[in-house]
Amino acid sequence: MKATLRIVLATFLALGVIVPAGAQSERDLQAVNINYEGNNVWTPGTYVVKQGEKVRFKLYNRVKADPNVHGFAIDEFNVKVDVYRDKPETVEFVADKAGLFRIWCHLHPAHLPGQLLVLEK
Ligand SMILES: [Cu+2]
Repeated sequence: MKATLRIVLATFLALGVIVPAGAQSERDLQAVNINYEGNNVWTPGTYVVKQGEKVRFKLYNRVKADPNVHGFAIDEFNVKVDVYRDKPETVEFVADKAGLFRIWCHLHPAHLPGQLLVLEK
């Protein structure tokens, strides 16, 4: 019985299921800018994280038509990145506020916006 418990605990630790108290959890996300039926959009369109998480977005611009740069901006977290075609960018921030936030292209505001949902802690 005890050995079984130890094996289960070791498995959880190996999988990283148990996070030490006080450790900040991290969230790795990817966003790809594409043109879909004539609309430029970051996909997926909606991202969900937890308040307090360190969020890391890897950003790819896969739009084949010019212009060769699109923006990835989330105003409330001071995120504003220019992403050039075939030149991935990474942006990090701490999601310290809960709520629903707009993700948009600050270079071409007509593009379809996405959203970031930060769940309350
Ligand atoms: Cu754009």
